Amino acid sequence: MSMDSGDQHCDTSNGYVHLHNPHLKTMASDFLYHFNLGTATHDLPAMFGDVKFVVVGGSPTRMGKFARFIHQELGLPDSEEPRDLADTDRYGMFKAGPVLSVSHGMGMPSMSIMLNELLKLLYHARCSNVVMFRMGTSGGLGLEPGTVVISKAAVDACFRPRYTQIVLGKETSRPSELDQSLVDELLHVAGQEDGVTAVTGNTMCANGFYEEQGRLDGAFCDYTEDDKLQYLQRARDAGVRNIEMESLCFAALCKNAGVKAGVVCVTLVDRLRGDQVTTPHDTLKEWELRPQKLLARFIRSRLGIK
Ligand code: R2B
Ligand code: URA
Repeated sequence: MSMDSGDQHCDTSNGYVHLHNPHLKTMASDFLYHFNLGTATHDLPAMFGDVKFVVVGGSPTRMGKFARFIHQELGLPDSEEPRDLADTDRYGMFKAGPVLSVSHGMGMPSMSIMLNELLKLLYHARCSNVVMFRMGTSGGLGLEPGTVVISKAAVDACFRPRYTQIVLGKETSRPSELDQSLVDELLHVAGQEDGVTAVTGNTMCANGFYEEQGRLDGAFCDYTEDDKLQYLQRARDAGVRNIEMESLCFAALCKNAGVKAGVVCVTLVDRLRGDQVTTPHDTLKEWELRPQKLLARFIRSRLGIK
């Protein structure tokens, strides 16, 4: 199967995934190594052409469960029970009707590899008008743990809305604001969820869990508790409401591909009050379902399912 699916894919106004890479058109085929899927070996348009919603999250197990939950929520037939379509143990990929659920691992390098291949998959499959979400967990800033944060923008650890990569030895930045109409729509849908508080705010994306998030409980720490609290307070003053590790890459790459994207994370701890995540396991499991339920409600509402 040829890689060149036509120029229509390069026009963002037509709803297709827009990839800025002239080299793709010169390749006879494209192998998406970390998914073990390829244009020469798989009929990607037949397998994925009807995808309208893509939800990504950290763990393959959680994304498999999410796909099965969506399968139920959409009332899909038993014969279409989601199974793992990525034949590697790097990432999990599950499809439930028009919803694709994919894991990204922890941190931006892992997210970046997955997302490059996922965006190419959507491009090769000629998917159109796709909305993408990252759902996950985070540390909150001045929020009751269990609160859901809908991100207005992903920001870096200096609170700038840009994703910086070193490309050919040079720093290259891409903007990482998120689609505001999607933020409003998500907040509206969240308002229908009983017993769950949802807020909007910036999400700070760090390159690590410990020192990069100002924790005092890592293996290393050269700053004081006062330094930590001053930094987190500066983050809060800059509009940051939660901290995690993938949103910046996700927001920037989706934006660059002309794909509308949203980020929904539950907070597990209030970082202004502590560092360790010591909430009982069962409570954590219930909190982890909150972004899933919100996105299921969003998808049902978009599809006109009550
Ligand atoms: C949230 O939780 C993980 C770290 O525990 C990381 O993937 C993230 O963004
Ligand atoms: N994930 C993070 O990256 N940070 C937290 O504090 C909790 C979950």
